[in-house]
Amino acid sequence: MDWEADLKRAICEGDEIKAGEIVEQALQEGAKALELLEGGAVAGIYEAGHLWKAGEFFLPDIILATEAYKEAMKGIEPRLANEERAYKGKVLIGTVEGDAHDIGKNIVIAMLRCSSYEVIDLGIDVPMQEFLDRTGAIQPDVLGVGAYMSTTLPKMEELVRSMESSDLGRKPRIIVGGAAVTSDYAEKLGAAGYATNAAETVELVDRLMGSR
Ligand code: B12
Repeated sequence: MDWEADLKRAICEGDEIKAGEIVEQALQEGAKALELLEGGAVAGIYEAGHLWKAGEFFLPDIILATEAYKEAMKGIEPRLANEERAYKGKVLIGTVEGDAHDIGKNIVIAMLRCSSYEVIDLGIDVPMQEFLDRTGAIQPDVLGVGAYMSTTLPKMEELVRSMESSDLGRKPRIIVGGAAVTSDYAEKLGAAGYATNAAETVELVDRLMGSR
């Protein structure tokens, strides 16, 4: 059985029930959660995104694919978490205001958590003031900000500028990501780091924690 290919197909086709069943069966038969995540669940969402771009998929298809992805993650995510908890650092993360995309952010969170980071998720469509207030209260080592559309990118810049001028005590290192962000943009913002995927994000946070 090629679990990863089957899961990728079920997600892309928006078959929520099948996606959940494949994950349960694959895990029972010894498949690795991380491989199901990368080769199956994420691959399925990327494929749906390509088909949307090519004009073969419409918004309802993407919504169904997203639902199937979430169903698969219910089985995958708990198995990714490693049980030992000696945290390497604290990460606060959220999606900028006006932006409801969170699949990528949630993968980043899952990978950081299984790499022994304590992660506090602010969710989607997070107003700037909430980012500031929660940063002040939680004092994270790293603040992750995601933006997934060109239309919500300006919110990221506003947030970084407000962080610079606010009085939050110990300031977190700000890392940015999401499909709308490029390394040039991150550099222009003056962010401490940028990563294109979840594994790179873990490496980036490890590096930043090492230099604190
Ligand atoms: C799934 C999806 C949706 C789902 C979102 C479900 C959800 N819960 O997230 C739904 C259907 C709700 C949706 C809605 C819309 N969407 Co949409 N969506 C997508 C789609 C197909 C895939 C996004 C995705 O999940 N990719 C897979 C993940 C794994 O990749 P990722 O997000 O890039 O994340 C990785 C990295 O970027 C990085 N990363 C992610 N976050 C972070 C954070 C940090 C700090 C770091 C360091 C790294 C990092 O690691 C991740 C893992 O590898 C994209 C197409 C695309 N090619 O991206 C469009 C896309 C983003 N959407 C788009 C649009 C236009 C919309 C809508 C406006 C459509 C509409 N007409 O209503 C709405 C907007 C809703 C809103 N207010 O936000 C456009 C944006 C265009 C633009 N202006 O830039 C895109 C690009 C499609 C397109 N080609 O037109 N969408």
